[in-house]
Amino acid sequence: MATTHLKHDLRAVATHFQIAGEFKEAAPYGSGHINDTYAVVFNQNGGSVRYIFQRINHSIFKNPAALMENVERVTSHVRRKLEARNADQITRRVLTLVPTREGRPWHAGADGNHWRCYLFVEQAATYDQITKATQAREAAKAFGLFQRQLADLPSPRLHETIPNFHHSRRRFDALRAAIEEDACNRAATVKQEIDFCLRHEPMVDVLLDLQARGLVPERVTHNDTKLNNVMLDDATSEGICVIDLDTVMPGLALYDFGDMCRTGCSPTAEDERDLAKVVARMDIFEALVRGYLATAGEFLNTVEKDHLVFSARLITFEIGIRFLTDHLQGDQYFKIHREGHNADRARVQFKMVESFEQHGAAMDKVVKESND
Ligand code: ADP
Ligand code: GN1
Ligand code: MG
Repeated sequence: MATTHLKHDLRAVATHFQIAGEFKEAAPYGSGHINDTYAVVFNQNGGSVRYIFQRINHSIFKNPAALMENVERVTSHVRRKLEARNADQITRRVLTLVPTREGRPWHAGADGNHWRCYLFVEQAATYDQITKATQAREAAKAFGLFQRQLADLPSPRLHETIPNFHHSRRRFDALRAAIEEDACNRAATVKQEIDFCLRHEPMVDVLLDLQARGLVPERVTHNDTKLNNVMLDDATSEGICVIDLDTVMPGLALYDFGDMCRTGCSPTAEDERDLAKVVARMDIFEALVRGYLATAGEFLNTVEKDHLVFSARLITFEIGIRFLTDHLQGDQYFKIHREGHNADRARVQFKMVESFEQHGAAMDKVVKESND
């Protein structure tokens, strides 16, 4: 791994953290759309030890101190739960922050960048696309367990690291504003996608209305349960560690379940260009429902359970709206790697929404049978 061409000087960043041994090398890592993530290798006692370094994207996360306070509280709480039940391999089951030399949970650089360092969860991997139902079941179990572990997080309420993150009405209204503004003259080229969104507008108020009526409760949720945000154990496929904790904050359990379906049920990457391949996999949906209910079933209420199928459509639609909005606004939010990337991503989401609609009856049946 060469380190010279990197956007950031990881060797210099690493000097701020309590890590023994000599810096060996650093390389960009993972496929996240938001932060800059690096795997950094140190020589320790003759062996190589890896760490994860992340530059927090502070144009998206405006208050890194509040974000890191959340991450610290959440990881400590989960760690205490694991210790209480004498769990093995605790540093593989919850993210562990490596403190800075001053004993702080992150480093604020003079250049305005904020860095954190985690122990590397070894012998486990994340998958941008899963292939097997077992992986889906294990991932969903892990996200459900994560919600359960955080159900008794002591007050105060966690900070909202991105306010109204899953407020689908506001996401829809932002899209409408972006269409009207059409800052990059792109609206005409995505007319079909815009029409799709306008036709589906009524969906965006459903969960917000249920919440306003007190029928679905606010909980501590992950809010970014893309399946590549859980590490699966290489040997057993167990969902060993939930990662990417930047958006852990108050939310609805259904937002988490919906995003598992969006990413898990699609047989293609999020940016597939051949839409004929984008068809929701029902075997995966069934595995997600079973896995999620295995750990979350005991605390979800009936209204939440009754909206599992709907949440898959809603969150897929919502993320599609966000990709389309970003495309119209000139790709300012999500990292892109080619022209039209966000429009491609949006199309995949809308095709998945259609596919979920077509499979509605089968999905209802899966949930009904899993609840019996
Ligand atoms: P982003 O917000 O950009 O998606 P993530 O926190 O999800 O950033 O990290 C990006 C990728 O880095 C993950 O998909 C995962 O593969 C890897 N990763 C993150 N944290 C760890 C860790 N502690 N151990 C091993 N791999 C990790
Ligand atoms: C982003 O950080 P990452 O790549 O796991 C985004 C999610 C989207 C997802 C779409 C903070 O997730 O909300 O669903 O991309 N995270 C943030 O792939 O906006
Ligand atoms: Mg991620």
